[in-house]
Amino acid sequence: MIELINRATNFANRTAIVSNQTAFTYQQLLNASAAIAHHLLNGAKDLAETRVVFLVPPSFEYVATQWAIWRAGGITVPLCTLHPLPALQYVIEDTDAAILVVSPEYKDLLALLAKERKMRLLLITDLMDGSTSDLPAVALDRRAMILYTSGTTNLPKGVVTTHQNIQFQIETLVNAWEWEQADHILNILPLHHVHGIINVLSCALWSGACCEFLPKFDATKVWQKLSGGQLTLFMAVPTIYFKLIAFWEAASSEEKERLSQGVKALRLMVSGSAALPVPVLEQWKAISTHTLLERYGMTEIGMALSNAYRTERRPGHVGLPLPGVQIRLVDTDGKDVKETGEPGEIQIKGPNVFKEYWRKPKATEEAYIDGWFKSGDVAIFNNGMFKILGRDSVDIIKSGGYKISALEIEDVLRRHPKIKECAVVGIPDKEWGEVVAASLISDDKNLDFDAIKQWLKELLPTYKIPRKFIIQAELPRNTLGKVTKKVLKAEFE
Ligand code: MLC
Ligand code: AMP
Repeated sequence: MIELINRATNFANRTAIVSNQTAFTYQQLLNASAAIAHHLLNGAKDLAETRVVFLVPPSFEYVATQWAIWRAGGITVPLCTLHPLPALQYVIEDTDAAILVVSPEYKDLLALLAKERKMRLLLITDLMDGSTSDLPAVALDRRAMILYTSGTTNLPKGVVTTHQNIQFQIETLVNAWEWEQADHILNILPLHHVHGIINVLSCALWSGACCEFLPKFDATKVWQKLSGGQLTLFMAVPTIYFKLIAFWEAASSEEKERLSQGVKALRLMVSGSAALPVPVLEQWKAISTHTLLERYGMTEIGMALSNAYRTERRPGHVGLPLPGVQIRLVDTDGKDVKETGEPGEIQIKGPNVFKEYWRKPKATEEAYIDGWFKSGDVAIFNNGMFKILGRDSVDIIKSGGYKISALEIEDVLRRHPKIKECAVVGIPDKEWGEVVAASLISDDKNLDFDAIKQWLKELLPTYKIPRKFIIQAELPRNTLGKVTKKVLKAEFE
């Protein structure tokens, strides 16, 4: 039973979604998703965990497709609208998807691939026609969603969550942050990651609230909305707050006053997906009066730690476990160090934790120890609250809130005919958290970095493309021949 969708009948006439300046009620969402589900089923009784990939920008149509796949018993696999074809192809092949739903603008991009793989390619605009059919009963323990996340391997892994996982992830946040029907949130985050899908969209719809979409982040438009008097909630990554501060700082003094007055009306502003620098928190407070609520999460676990909605929000800290989520800190000897104040890896247990990496039983097994999920993030328990110190792997980069694998970028760079060897690292950056930087070994000492970037654009999404390059005679290595990335980072800094 998909409670998120069942609950919608309680709010039938309320506005669920605003997209392209048009408001859609919960009843319209139920009707549209029923029709799409009918077409997905195509006479079958149950999609029985068929993977349905969909490439639809954040909009009413995106949500109707997501709900339809769930209602028909399928697994949602949202594709990223910014990804070039090879990245989309990887997800389509890895999930072994049978159905592809697209907005008309993406049809040509994917038509050949769909034909080659004998997939059903459906245009979202053809599916919302009022048809209905009997929909299957979907048990809570069935697989619901696969999201791709970069890790310490060169290729992204599919993170599988069940309906039960998703329901728990939503409910714990709805309770902790006191979501209610009257809420109205703006979503400017991509809808192929948990931040946008769970924390913003699904929490809003669970609560009978309104989720308004902007197709992508735009500081002018976001400030317009933030100061417009309708929004009650806003959630974003630190880079977005950085950009909103820059916009405010460039405004005239009257405009600054107007924006600051307007944004005060919200009841809650949240930051997450990457460390929120204390100066950003402080500047935002001076501008808006809001102390950003920082929380910590991960694709595999949804949200795990959060500062309090009503009591203390401590700068530089991520608060305490959300209700129902268990956290321990374990040092390299396997000792629980939460109470000693020593650094340890955050390990997580609870109904929020994902089911498996898609078709990767070994990776799934290795992700746990004694039933605890190993996050790879290092934290301390400081004066009653968790504080993230960093990650245990130099190969994971967080830029603009996106997780990026250095190994994946190195693999791609090595395919370039002029690059003999390379190493990729993340360099600290005020705006992006980290920026991707690459050291290249090449016989061409005048290698054109802009041409390399252009070449990469065909293969990788923009946020994975290195912003800084150096050419080195050789990469720094330790006595075992392994690249010493800490030394390399210092070369850039
Ligand atoms: C883009 N640019 C970058 C960049 N990304 N430069 C450096 N580093 C990056 N990572 C550059 C572009 O090349 C371009 O430059 C300019 O910035 C604008 O590009 P854009 O694509 O239009 O960027 P923009 O839309 O402004 O994107 C910024 C952003 C985006 C912050 C809105 O990165 C974003 O949506 N991030 C959120 C990701 C997210 O949802 N993560 C959650 C993962 S889940 P030029 O020179 O061409 O102008 C998770 C779990 C949890 O982490 O806890 O939530
Ligand atoms: P993802 O794999 O994209 O879901 O990203 C999850 C990762 O984002 C976590 O493992 C952390 O490294 C990072 N992260 C999320 N929230 C925070 C936060 N508040 N502070 C620091 N890092 C965070």
